[in-house]
Amino acid sequence: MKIITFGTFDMFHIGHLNILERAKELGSSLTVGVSSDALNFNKKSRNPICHERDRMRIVSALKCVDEVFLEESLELKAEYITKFQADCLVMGDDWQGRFDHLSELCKVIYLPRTPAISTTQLIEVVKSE
Ligand code: C2G
Repeated sequence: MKIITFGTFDMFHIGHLNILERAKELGSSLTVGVSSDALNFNKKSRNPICHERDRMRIVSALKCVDEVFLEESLELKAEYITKFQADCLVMGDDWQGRFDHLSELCKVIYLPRTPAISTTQLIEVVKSE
């Protein structure tokens, strides 16, 4: 089964690694859409700390990841699922229910987030040092 997932993966941390490893365990290959800097700016009204090219390189270097592409819009998930012939979409449960409509195209699974870690929290910790 071919798995697809999406994320910004800014300031890559253990929560990111956990979800990618768990996603890969559900299938035979893992394709990851890394959100572009522009998409991230629209979503969070700030630029990511790490450039999209670097975030893509980090995710590509992981053993559990087979294929990486740049996610240019949140609205293009159906197109990406079709293009990469994914059988299953995996997302963290902060997105619970948001992609249920895609179950017409492929299986949709939400995995529990790793508690107590996020990019936002890391930024706050660094700022307060
Ligand atoms: N995640 C997790 N545990 C954390 C933090 C993140 O499991 N403690 C998961 C998220 O649920 C998501 C993935 O890691 O599935 C990537 O998280 P982000 O980089 O925060 O991605 P996001 O900004 O939610 O972008 O099209 C969807 C977006 O691209 C997702």
